[in-house]
Amino acid sequence: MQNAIPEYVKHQGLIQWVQTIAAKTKPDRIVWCDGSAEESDRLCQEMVKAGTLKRLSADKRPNSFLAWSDPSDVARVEDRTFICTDRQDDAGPTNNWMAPAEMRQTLDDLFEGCMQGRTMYVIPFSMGPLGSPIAHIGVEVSDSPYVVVNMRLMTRMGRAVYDVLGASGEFVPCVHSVGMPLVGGTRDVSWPCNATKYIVHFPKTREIWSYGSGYGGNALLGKKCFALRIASSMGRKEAESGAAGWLAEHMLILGVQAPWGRKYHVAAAFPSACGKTNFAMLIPPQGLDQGGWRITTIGDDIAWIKPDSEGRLRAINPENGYFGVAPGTNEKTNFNCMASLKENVIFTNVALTDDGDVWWEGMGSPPAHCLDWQGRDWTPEIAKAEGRKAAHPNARFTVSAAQNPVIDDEWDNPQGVVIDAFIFGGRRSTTVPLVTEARNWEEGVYMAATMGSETTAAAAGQQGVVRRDPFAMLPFCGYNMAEYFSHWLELGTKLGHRGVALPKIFCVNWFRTDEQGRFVWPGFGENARVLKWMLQRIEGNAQGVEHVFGITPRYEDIDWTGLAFSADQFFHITSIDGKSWQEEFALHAELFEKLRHGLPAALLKTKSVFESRLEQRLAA
Ligand code: SAT
Ligand code: MN
Repeated sequence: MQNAIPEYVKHQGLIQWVQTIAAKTKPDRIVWCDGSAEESDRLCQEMVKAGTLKRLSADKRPNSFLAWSDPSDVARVEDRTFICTDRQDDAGPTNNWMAPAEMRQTLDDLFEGCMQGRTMYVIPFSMGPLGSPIAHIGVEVSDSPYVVVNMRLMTRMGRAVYDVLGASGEFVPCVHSVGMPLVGGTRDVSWPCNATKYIVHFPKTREIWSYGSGYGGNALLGKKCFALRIASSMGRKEAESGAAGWLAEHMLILGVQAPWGRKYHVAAAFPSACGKTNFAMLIPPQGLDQGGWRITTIGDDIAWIKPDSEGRLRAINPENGYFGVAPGTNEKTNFNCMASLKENVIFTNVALTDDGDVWWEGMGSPPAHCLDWQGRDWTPEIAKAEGRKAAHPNARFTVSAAQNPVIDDEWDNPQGVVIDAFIFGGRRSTTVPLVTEARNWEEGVYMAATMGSETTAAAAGQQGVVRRDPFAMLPFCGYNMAEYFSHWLELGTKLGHRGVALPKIFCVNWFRTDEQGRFVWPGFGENARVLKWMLQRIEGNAQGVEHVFGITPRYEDIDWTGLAFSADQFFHITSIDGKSWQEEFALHAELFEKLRHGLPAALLKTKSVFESRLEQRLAA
C-alpha cells in the first residue's frame, strides 16, 4: 500500500528508485514527506502514543520531546561503518572496507523484508541553502519517524526540494532501516533497532545504506554519511580533472566582528564532543576591548568549502540545525545554546524531571529526583552511591539553527562566506600548546594531519585514549586519508598559483590539565582571547615566539583584561617539552607508516624539518 505520490514529485528516476526499495523492504505503507509542521506534529503525536517520545511540559519546554534510545544504540558505531570502493586502497587503511559486490549481497539479505509492518517515509532534503551552487540534494527513505522529525530540523527538508530537483536533477540516495520488521506478532518496542548494524557508503554511485541503528550519526544520513563521507569523496573527485575541487570538513564556521571594524570568518575542526558547538556560539568576555567583540554562528559541525571564481575559499554550513551534546551545557558554558533550547527541541537520552522537564549533568543543580535516560529512578544520592549518570554522556539535543540568538546574518547565504583562518584542535591533557600558528600552508596541513585527541563518548568504544584524528576527520573521510592530505596540499598549491592569499592555519588545545587532572585553561568564552591573537596575527599586529613547529604567543601577547590568569599558568599550557615531542613525533611516524601508500612526500619532508629543529633545541 502507498499513499499517492504527490503531483509535485516529477522525478521518474526517484519514483522508480523508491519503488525498487519498497519492493525489497516491503513496508506496509509509503509516506512521501512534505516537511510541513503539521506532518512533524502528527508524527510526534504518533511517537508519543508508541512510547518513542515523551512530550515535555508545555510550560517548561513548549513543543519539545524526549526520546530514550535502546541502551545499545547511543553513539556512532565506527567499527560497523564501511567505505565500499572498488579497490581497498581507495578507502585506505583508516576505513573499514568491503568489496562492493560482497557488501551488496550482505545488504540484499539484510534489507529483504526489513520494513514489514512498518511505514517507509520518503524524506527529500537539501544539504545547504536550496539552490546554492555549493549545495547538494539527498533523498532518504527510512522506516523511522524519529529520523523524519530530526531530519526536518537538521536539513532543509520537504516539498521545496522537489522544485530544485525537477524531473532529472541529481540526488544522493540514502536507505535507512532500524532493522526490526514487525512480523508474526512481533511486539513493537519504543526504540526499534537491531544488534546487527551496518553503515555503508558506496562513493562511486554515491549511495548510503544504513541498517540496524536509530541513533543520529548512524541514521540521519544527511549528516556524517552524506555531508562528510560521500561529500569529501565528491570534492576530491572534482580535483581529478585538474580543477581545485572542494572540501567537506568536520568544522564549525563562525563570524567574528573585531573592534577595529572588520568581520572575519573562521572554520575550526575538532573531534566529536570537543566543544565545536560551544565555540561556534561563544560570547566574548566583556573585559576584552570593552565588549567590542561579537561572535556569530554559521555552522557548528560541518563545512563545505569551495574556491570561488577569484580563488578565495568560501564556506557554507550544509546543515539546518544542531545535533549537539547536552551534558556540560549550561548558561555559563554556552548561554546561546541554552537560549536555543527553550522550545521546539527533540532531546535524546537526557533525564526526565518530575515536572516534565529535562536535566543533564552539568546543566545546573540536580533535581532531588528524576528518571535517568533508561527510565530508572535517579537521585543525587543514587548518583553518589552507584556513580550512575542521569543523562547518557553522549545525550543530544536536536534544534533548528533558526532558534540560535547569535545566528550569523550570512549563515544562509547561498554563496557562502570567505574563510580567513582555519583552526584545528584536539583534546590533549599534555604536550600540545594552547595555540600555534603554522608558518605556512604545508606546515599547517602537517599539524592538522598529525592531530591527536583523547576519545569521547560520541563514538562507541573506550574513552580517554589518545588516537590520531587527522583533521578531526578520522571517522568521516570517505576515501584514502593519505590522498585526503594530498588534496589539501594540492588545493593550497593551486590557489597559491592563482595569487590568492591562503587562510592562515592555527592549532589549538584547550584541554591541558594540571597534576590533579583539572583543566588549566578556563576555555569557553575566554577562548576569544586566543581568537583575538589569531586575528591580530592575520593583520600583522601581534607578536609571538617561533618554536619547533610554529609560532606561539608569549604571555604578554595575549590580552588579559578582566581575567586573572598567571604567567605560570600560561607557561603550563604553552610549554613545549622536548621529550614529549620526541614521543609525539614517534607517533606521527606510526601514522605515516600506516598511511604510507600515497602519503605526500611533503609531509615526510616537513616532519624531518620539525625533527631537526627539535634536535637542535634539545642540543642547545
Ligand atoms: O555522529 S553524530 O552526528 O551523531 C555526533 C558526532 O559524533 O559528531
Ligand atoms: Mn561532529
